[in-house]
Amino acid sequence: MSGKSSRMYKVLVLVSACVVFMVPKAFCNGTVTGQVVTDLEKNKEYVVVYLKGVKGSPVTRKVIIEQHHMTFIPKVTTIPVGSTVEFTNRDKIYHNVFSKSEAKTFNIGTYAAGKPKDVVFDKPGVVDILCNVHPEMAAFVVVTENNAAAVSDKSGAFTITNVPAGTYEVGSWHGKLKQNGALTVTVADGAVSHIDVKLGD
Ligand SMILES: [Cu+2]
Repeated sequence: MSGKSSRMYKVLVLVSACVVFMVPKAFCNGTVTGQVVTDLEKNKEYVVVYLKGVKGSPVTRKVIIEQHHMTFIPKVTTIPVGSTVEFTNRDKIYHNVFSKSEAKTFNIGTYAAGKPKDVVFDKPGVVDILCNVHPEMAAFVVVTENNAAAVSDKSGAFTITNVPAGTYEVGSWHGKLKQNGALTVTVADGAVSHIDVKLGD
């Protein structure tokens, strides 16, 4: 099964389970699937799409950003505010991680493999992540106000799960491109809404 159809299958199974069985409400919220639309194929990946004004406290999580083969993996991460990133060096050489962004200014210093370091992202915004040993290394952490956010894959597809019913404004972030105009989406319990996010210069 391809990535896309397996993802679609999972969404369908979840939606069917909500309709047929009395599963807890949190699992029966809606899903937003979408597609990033741009002129260039290479710009479809690493777009963060998020919904504004979703009620409820964000559920924080811990994610890992690796430094491997002289790159940050993944290049783009989105997390709800208050979440933690564990920076892990998987190279034999030393790396550093720092940011001067307004949403998070930090510097964990130069560190070796086997000594991961945690950073808590406590303010919404875009954080540029750099390594002062290797100027070509760069990553981005997009810190959102709620859990309704996702990063697009190579084909430009994304899925935002567990969205409470309602109508929301859609925001997006791409390193270079901007979203073309305002976009809203209406989400219903147990249903899947589809949106196209168009990006331009
Ligand atoms: Cu480095």
